[in-house]
Amino acid sequence: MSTEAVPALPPEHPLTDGRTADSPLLRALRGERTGSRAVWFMRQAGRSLPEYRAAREGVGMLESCLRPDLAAEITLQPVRRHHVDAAIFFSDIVVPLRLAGVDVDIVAGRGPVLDTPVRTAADVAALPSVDDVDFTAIRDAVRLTVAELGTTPLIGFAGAPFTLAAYMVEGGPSRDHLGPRTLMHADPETWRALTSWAADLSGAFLRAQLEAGASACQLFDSWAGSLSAADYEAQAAPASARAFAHVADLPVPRLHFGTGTSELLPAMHAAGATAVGVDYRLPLDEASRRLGGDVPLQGNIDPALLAAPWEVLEEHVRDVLRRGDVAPGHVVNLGHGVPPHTDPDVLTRIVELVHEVPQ
Ligand code: 1CP
Repeated sequence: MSTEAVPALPPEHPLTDGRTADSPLLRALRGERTGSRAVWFMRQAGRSLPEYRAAREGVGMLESCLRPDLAAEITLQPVRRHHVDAAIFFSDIVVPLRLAGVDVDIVAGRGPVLDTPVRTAADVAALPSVDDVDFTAIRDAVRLTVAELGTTPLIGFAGAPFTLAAYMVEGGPSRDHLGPRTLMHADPETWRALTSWAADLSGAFLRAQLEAGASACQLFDSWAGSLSAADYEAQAAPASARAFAHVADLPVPRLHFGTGTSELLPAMHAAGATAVGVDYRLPLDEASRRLGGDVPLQGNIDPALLAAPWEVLEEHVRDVLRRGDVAPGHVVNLGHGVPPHTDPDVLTRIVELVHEVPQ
């Protein structure tokens, strides 16, 4: 009987054939400190780039996510322009909802909006089966992207179940997430069913991207910071663990990021992440301490400082690098997404600076 493990990724995958295995991103996520630093930006594709606005001209957001050639082109734009060390797949956390047949749209200037919010046991029971979702458009877009990326890794992503469920319960963006926070206590069984459904959908979305060629993945729990630590652990983390479990057999790093999560970092790590993204509120040395000192980190340049004079921003970036040096590995990023009015040249300059500073 052979003791050799069956490869869980296909032979032509960039991690299997070695293209991305020793890239700065993969090294940092393994906790290695050799070679140059890795840097990319959440929301690096998008409205800050004139070439993005041109490519999207007259095409709806969800439609552009589901056109493989367009999704691939938009994913590649910031890599060509900024020379970042990773591409993030151009899509959205609600794309799998649309593929599942849920009536969701992304309204310009607002965000995801659902025709029919999901609030009761009957609403959850009526959700379409996750097993039947066809991710062909996603797989095709990932394959096109990876064929162009060469040695630069692609990061696949999905929404964490809490953040996805927050949009489903509210029916759109909200500030305080009162709807989901009420539901988890008022009807815990329905909440568990909804977040389990969302976990399986996001897990399948992640798996489709990874199998088609993504070299790492990130679960975005953008709104987890609206929960107390106790509620996060009891009502959100189990479903995030369920989403991560869909890809835990694949030899890829798993990042977990949210905002306002200073008190949640150990629980986010314990949910099955191999590295943790930190928002701009908590210095990375303190984040590393809270995580026991042995978890690779990602973050956490304050997006507000992208609009500050270069000298101010440069000092801040250097401080982020110094504090990040405390962690076993550090992927430089923002503490949340690129604001739409950011001057793209500032991002290019940050990449140059990060690549110049030895580690
Ligand atoms: O470059 C990239 O990062 C790629 C693409 C990407 C990602 C990773 C998009 C494109 N969306 C996302 C994830 C996403 N979508 C998150 C998690 C990341 C984060 O916190 O920023 C969230 C919360 C969403 C939901 C969403 N989609 C919002 C936020 C609404 C709110 O509640 O405040 C918005 C505005 C969208 C639309 C969207 N998604 C992506 C883009 C480029 C846009 C804007 C498009 C448009 O308005 O036409």
